[in-house]
This record gives sequence, C-alpha cells and structure tokens, in this order.
Amino acid sequence: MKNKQDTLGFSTRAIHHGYDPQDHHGALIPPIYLSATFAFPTAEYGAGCFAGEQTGHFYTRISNPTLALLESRMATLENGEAAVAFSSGMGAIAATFWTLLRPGDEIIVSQTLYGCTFALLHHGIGEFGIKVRHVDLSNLAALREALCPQTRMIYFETPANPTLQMVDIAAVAEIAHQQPGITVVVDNTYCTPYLQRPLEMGADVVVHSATKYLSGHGDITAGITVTSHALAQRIRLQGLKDLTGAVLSPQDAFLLMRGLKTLALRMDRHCGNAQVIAEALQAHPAVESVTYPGLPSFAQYDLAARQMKLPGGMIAFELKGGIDTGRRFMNALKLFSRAVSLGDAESLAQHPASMTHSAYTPQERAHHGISEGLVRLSVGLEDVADLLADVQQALATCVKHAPVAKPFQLEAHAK
Ligand code: 4LM
Repeated sequence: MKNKQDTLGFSTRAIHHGYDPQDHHGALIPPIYLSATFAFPTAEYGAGCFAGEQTGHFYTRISNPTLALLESRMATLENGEAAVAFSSGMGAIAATFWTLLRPGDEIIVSQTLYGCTFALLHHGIGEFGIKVRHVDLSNLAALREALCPQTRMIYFETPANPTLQMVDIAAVAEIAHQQPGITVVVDNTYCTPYLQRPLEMGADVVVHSATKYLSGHGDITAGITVTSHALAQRIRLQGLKDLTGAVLSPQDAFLLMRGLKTLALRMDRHCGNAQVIAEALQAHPAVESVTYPGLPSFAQYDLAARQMKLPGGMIAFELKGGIDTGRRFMNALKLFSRAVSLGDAESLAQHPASMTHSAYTPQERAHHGISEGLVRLSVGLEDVADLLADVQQALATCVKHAPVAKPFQLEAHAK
C-alpha cells in the first residue's frame, strides 16, 4: 500500500501506513536501515543535502529511512503533518522546549507534571532566562490572567502524571490562539492517539514518551514530537540535530513500529482491566480514595468522557494510613511489579513521591497536588481475574495491619 491512506482506520494505518512490500523485495516487514551515514552520488548532491536543496537522507542524527517510516506513522495516527523521533520522551520534550523558547520568553505549564519534566523546567530552561509559570489550567480565568506578551508556550499533560488531573484541550487552545505567537504543546503519553488526539482539538504540538504505551513492551526508550511540517523541520534541525542529539536508534524505531501494530488492541485491554481494578479499589474498606477517569466519582468525569475515547490504564489511589500502608500494599503485591514506567504488558506499582516525582521537594509536591501517600498503578494486559486477586490479597494485608487510631490530635493540640 502507498501513502494517502488517511481515510483508513486507526489500526490499518498503524500496520500499513507508508510501506509497500513491493518496494522492498516483497519483504512484509520493513527493513531496518542501520547505516549512520548515506553515500552521495556526487559531491554536488551532498552539498545540496546540507544546503537543504535535496531531500535525501544523509546522516542518521538528522534522518534515516526506518525513522522516517515510524515518523510518518506517528504523524498519521495523531492526525498531524509530520513527526520527529527521539531516543526518549525527555529527548522529545527537551528538543521541543530548546527549539521554541528563548531567554525572556514565558512558558505556562499546568500544576502537575512528570518529575523529570518538572526538573527540566525548573533546573534546566528556567535557569536560562525562561520564566516558568504554573497555572491550574482547569481554571480558564486563571489562564487568561496568566497570559502576557512574553508567553510563547502552554504545556501540559492530560491526564497528568500522577494525579490524573485533566485539562480541556480545546478550551485552552482557543484561549491561547487569541494571542499570536503561542504554541500549545500537549504531552499525550498517558492516552496515546488511540484515546485522545490533541491536534484535532486545536493543540499545535504533541509530545510522547514512546517508552510507554506506544511501544508497549518495556524494551526501549523512545520519544516522539508530532506537529506541522514547518515546526517539525525546525525541531529536527535545531532541537534534534544540534541542541540535544537525542536521535532514536533504527533498531528501536523498528520495535516501536512493531508495538504500534497492536496499540488499539492493547489500549482496549489496558482500559478494561483498569476499570475493574479501580472499581475494586473503590469498594475496599482499606482504601481512602481512588482517582480514575472511568469512575463516576472522578472530579472531571464529564470532561474525561468527552475528551478521551476510554479512561486509560493508569490509576492513582491512597490507602487509609497513608504511605506506610501504601508501602505494605506494594510489598505484598505478587503479580504487579514494583517499578516505575507505565504502559507495559506487565502491571506495575510505584510510589510517585519517592520515585517518579522525587525531583520535587516535599513542599513542591504539596503545592503541586502530589500527595505523599499516593500509589500509582499501571494496569497491564494480564488476565483481569489474576490482577484482581493480587490487588485483593495485597489490600487484605493492609486491613490486618491497619494502624490503630491513636489520640495524636489531642497531643498536637496540647503543644
Ligand atoms: C514514569 N514517565 O512516570 P522517557 N512524559 C510523561 C512521562 O510519564 C514520562 C516522560 C514524559 C516515567 C518514567 C520513569 C508523561 C516518563 C519521559 O522516560 O524519557 O521516555 O519519558 O514512570
């Protein structure tokens, strides 16, 4: 099949887009081009490549046929014009920031972000003359108030890692675009384009940690930026080529394309399993609170139902007794692994305050809504009955050991 397949369904494009076996000796599966460099037919042609007058591949840090196929597939799945692949999600985010922001600019970001993105903002670009301003983007009046002539970018995750707080992408993009020169960037890692396509809602750029659901098997680190042709070219030639050099290896691009073929199937299963686990957590007496976009108790349930095809595979919850009980729960798990990352076939449990979000100080976590007792689950693809049994037996250990209420408050008042 040739290009121009954009009327085909999501999974059909994830499997076929941009590749015709007859162009490759009939090979059903695309070849991996491992070459770091590409031979020029003439010196003049090579000079033309460097001058931007020729379109061929000339060095893999800039482009490569295997990466180009992956990029065209990610562009069609996100309904964007073009994509750039990176060696990690942080590579994609850093290259996007460094390309689009300059000293004196302001970036508005949502309250809660993945720990390393927070660190990149506050310990990276924030120290190079770019002002970082956190705004509760569910409050559109606060967004309007925070905009100023220096605002160049609005950046957020929705749902956010790890709180699952959501942002109305269309509403934010509409406000942002009333002022010229603002780029709206959405980290779509938690959803993937199967559940949510921010570019269709008015965002300008989508970034991903493709380490997660997109590749889906926990065996590579990768990142993707999807946007317009013009912006992608700038991000490729500045952010990728010169500012980060965070190029994806062609072998990992191959694995990522293999993962994309089953993305829709896997996401359906992640979401179905997560819904069952979230409901079981909510019904359990050891559980203080559960945050999952598929529960009617979720604060932004209507927005989630409108913006996401399904509620996702990630759950945040707190046990009565806080993180001491949370650690007991995690240590009792037998099938869930205690590990960071997400979106793998294997179910994972982790404690954001001491792991993925430990770049925040305790005061910053409190300010940004990340509770010390929060436990995060990435619900995998195993049989849901086995996952449920594992969660139930781990919860049972929490009830047995539930701390007996002591008259702490009286003592505290007495001080
Ligand atoms: C984790 N997350 O949460 P690389 N954007 C989001 C993320 O969750 C992550 C990245 C970007 C976790 C990693 C240990 C919303 C990562 C960064 O890890 O650089 O591919 O993606 O467990």
